[in-house]
Amino acid sequence: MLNSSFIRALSILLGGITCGLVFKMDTDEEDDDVDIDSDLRIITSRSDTQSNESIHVNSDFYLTISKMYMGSFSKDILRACDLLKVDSDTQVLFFYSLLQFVTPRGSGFDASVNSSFKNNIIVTLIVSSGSINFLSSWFSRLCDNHFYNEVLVLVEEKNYKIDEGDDLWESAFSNKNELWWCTLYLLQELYSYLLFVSHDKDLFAPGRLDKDCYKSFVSFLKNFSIFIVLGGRSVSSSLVTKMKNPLFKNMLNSFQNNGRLSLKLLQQIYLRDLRMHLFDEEFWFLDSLNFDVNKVTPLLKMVENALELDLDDDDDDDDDSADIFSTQNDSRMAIKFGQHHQIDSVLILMHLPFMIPFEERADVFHHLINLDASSFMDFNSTKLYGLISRENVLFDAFESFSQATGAQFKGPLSIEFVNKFGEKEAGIDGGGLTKELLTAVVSAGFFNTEDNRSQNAGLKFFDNTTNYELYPDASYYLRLKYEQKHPELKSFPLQERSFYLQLMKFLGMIIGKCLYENVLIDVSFAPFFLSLWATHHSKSQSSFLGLRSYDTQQYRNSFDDLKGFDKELYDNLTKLISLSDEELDSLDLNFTTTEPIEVNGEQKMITLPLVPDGDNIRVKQQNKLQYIYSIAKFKLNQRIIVQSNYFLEGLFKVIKPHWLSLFNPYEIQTLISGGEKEIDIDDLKNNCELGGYSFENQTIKDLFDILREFDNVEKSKFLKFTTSSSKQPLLGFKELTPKFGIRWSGSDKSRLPTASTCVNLLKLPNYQNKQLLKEKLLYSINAEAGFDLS
Ligand SMILES: *[C@@H]1O[C@H](CO)[C@@H](O)[C@H](O)[C@H]1NC(C)=O
Ligand SMILES: *[C@@H]1O[C@H](CO)[C@@H](O)[C@H](O)[C@H]1NC(C)=O
Ligand SMILES: *[C@@H]1O[C@H](CO)[C@@H](O)[C@H](O)[C@H]1NC(C)=O
Ligand SMILES: *[C@@H]1O[C@H](CO)[C@@H](O)[C@H](O)[C@H]1NC(C)=O
Ligand SMILES: *[C@@H]1O[C@H](CO)[C@@H](O)[C@H](O)[C@H]1NC(C)=O
Ligand SMILES: *[C@@H]1O[C@H](CO)[C@@H](O)[C@H](O)[C@H]1NC(C)=O
Ligand SMILES: *[C@@H]1O[C@H](CO)[C@@H](O)[C@H](O)[C@H]1NC(C)=O
Ligand SMILES: *[C@@H]1O[C@H](CO)[C@@H](O)[C@H](O)[C@H]1NC(C)=O
Ligand SMILES: *[C@@H]1O[C@H](CO)[C@@H](O)[C@H](O)[C@H]1NC(C)=O
Ligand SMILES: CC(=O)N[C@H]1CO[C@H](CO)[C@@H](O)[C@@H]1O
Repeated sequence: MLNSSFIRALSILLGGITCGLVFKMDTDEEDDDVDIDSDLRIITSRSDTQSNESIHVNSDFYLTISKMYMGSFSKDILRACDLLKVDSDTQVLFFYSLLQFVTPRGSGFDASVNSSFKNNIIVTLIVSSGSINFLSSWFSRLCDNHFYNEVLVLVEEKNYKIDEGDDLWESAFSNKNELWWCTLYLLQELYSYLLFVSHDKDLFAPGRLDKDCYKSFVSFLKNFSIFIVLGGRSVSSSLVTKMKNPLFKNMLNSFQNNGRLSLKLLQQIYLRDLRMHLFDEEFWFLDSLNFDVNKVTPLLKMVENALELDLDDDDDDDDDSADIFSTQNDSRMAIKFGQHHQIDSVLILMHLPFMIPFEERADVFHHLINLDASSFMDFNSTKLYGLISRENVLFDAFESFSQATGAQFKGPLSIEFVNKFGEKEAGIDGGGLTKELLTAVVSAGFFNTEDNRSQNAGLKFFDNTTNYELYPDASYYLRLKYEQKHPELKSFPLQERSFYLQLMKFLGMIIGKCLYENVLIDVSFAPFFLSLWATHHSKSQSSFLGLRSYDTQQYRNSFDDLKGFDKELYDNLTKLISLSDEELDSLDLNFTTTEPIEVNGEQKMITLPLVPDGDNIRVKQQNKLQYIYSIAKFKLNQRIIVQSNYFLEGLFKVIKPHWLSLFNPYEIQTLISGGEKEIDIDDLKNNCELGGYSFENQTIKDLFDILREFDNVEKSKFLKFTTSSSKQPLLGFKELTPKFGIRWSGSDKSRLPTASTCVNLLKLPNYQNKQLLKEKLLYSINAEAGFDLS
């Protein structure tokens, strides 16, 4: 039954369904003698006339199709390809159709397609042991193409401008290219998966592309992505005419699917390259943009507003064919705004942010916040008020502020603290109390460790990795699963669940406010968690350029994220890769995971399937990559996703999601906690305000001399002591608000230096003796004397 023409028939059939045509399958007549070829002729002629007749397919047929994705079917196909010497065009068409069919957009299934269908196929292709090496065979097809080679030089030569009617469009959509687009699609899907499951050493393992091919592929992807982003608005009218042709329409679909994938894949490759350094930094930058923060930011904001308006009146999402042309409107919009020479910068910023240096993007980020703050500044509005007791910081703050709208919470807050004796503490001027509140809530909400858990009614919101980086605690998810298994125990009442999630959301608002106010905090989040912040595109951003959001939420961490998450687990899984059949068998693994969980004060274990019916799926040689993928997905995504989404909802009340998608996870961490660079004492001095001293006074001179002599750890401690953050602001101390200050605090040489971290103030007695000053200062910064509100 498996012969070349069957495979071809199947592909076209699947392809037809993918394109939205639905065919009747009379299941009773299904028999091996069916003349597929003549059926095919009918099918293809139908699609030529763009018939939109819908013909019914019953559920049995879906079942039949879904079998092709499970078990050994795709292996059989591979074997058949091998034996029958199926030509490579047919192979491409077949696997392309197979994948397209289970990709949400073109899916023949309902929206909830099983991602495992797709993964099965991809894994089969990657680990195929037959004589066909798909990666390299498809890669040579890819290179052997006019468009591929044009794209490699295009951008540079044309100075990133692709003109209307450019031949490039013609060669992109030349009649010969249909299968080429399919090939590109396949390679991209395979590499996207490979990057997920293989660690750095494995990337160039035998059977994969070697380093040179990989680099050529990445260069192509980079240039192609630029073409997608900047070129989309110069579609010629002859192209629009071509649109009418169904063949062309297919290619356009491929083009857009490929564009989406490229941007995603390139991002993955870029993140990987931050570690691997196969390309130098310049490779990723696009310098010829003439990037100008002051012009770009308002333009970005205008585009943003226009898109938000657009989305309100246009919510029907299904008109694919117009996608690419909608970008024309974006550039018209820019021309309307009279700054079209900066629109390139805006487009790149939105879609390929890593092509612009981090410092410039950080600058844009702060500009955006300032613009935002000035847009709703209303001096008359009443400030939100909060009465916060030191003993109960988190819940009091939650009580006072969690119901605030984003705009209210972004505005100034009015806060009073009550100490443990119930007395109101003296206030401080200069907005210092907001900083005080933020740092206090952060320490209560994020660092409730085993010793002080009673603090927040026993609730734990964040856990840490083996690298001491924070991510949402998994217990919410696990307790929910436990509750579902044992509803009679009523171990996790609805009320408790919703309270917990609201608190998660509030913690998100707090981090948002920290970013908004540029209050640096000493919290390190795990990169895999941060990558959620950055890829959680708003609807408006992903529909920009017609990049619909079907998989923006389905972000992927790489296998290497597990290393930072849990080194032991990572090592265990790495070993798995090299095990023989027997060794793997003796481990007796199935697609489940067992997690510890506390139920009504008791420690229990709960075993959960990683995929539907995972209990009964053994881990074997051919599915071990999927097992690793499933574990990583469970640990890094599934069990924290609900909590994360609430956290993000809170965060996004204050910080717009697309402001964050300008950054990679490490950069977001820098925005939160400050730059990793060595603390620059001269910069501190240049941005320092003195009270009761002048820079000529001996004590001040001594102080800065001592600071310069300090090692990095001591400098950090000094900063922590005076500002509550151990790192300096990303763009220097000029960003610290309020400004760093030193105030004279008398001439009693026996006193210690003290600090008011919430106003970044050091109170320094006039020692007039360097040695004494150094001793006293070291004593203070090592004691971390805490808050002093006097
Ligand atoms: C085909 O599409 C047209 C316009 O989109 C519609 O008027 C017509 O009813 C459709 N025909 C069928 C059989 O659905
Ligand atoms: C996903 O695949 C599993 C295993 O084949 C199946 O039981 C389940 O119904 C599928 N889910 C969907 C949404 O198709
Ligand atoms: C496109 O790729 C080629 C080949 O790697 C490279 O020389 C060229 O600089 C790239 N263009 C851009 C804009 O990076
Ligand atoms: C461009 O925008 C105008 C309204 O501003 C709209 O009427 C038109 O359909 C849009 N064109 C495309 C191709 O989206
Ligand atoms: C704001 O307050 C000023 C003086 O208190 C008053 O004149 C003005 O009308 C107020 N504006 C609004 C929008 O309430
Ligand atoms: C909880 O304990 C940790 C370390 O033991 C400490 O850093 C943190 O400040 C404590 N949090 C509160 C709110 O006391
Ligand atoms: C790693 O494997 C060892 C030995 O099989 C096992 O004892 C340990 O629990 C595993 N650790 C993790 C985190 O899975
Ligand atoms: C799957 O593995 C779990 C954990 O090791 C075990 O409890 C369970 O019995 C296994 N399932 C089957 C069907 O063997
Ligand atoms: C600082 O120096 C100024 C002038 O040099 C002097 O007038 C002032 O008294 C000094 N202040 C202290 C606290 O030493
Ligand atoms: C803040 C936090 O959750 N800290 C924990 C990090 O992990 C260690 C070891 O698992 C715990 O002891 C800490 O309490």
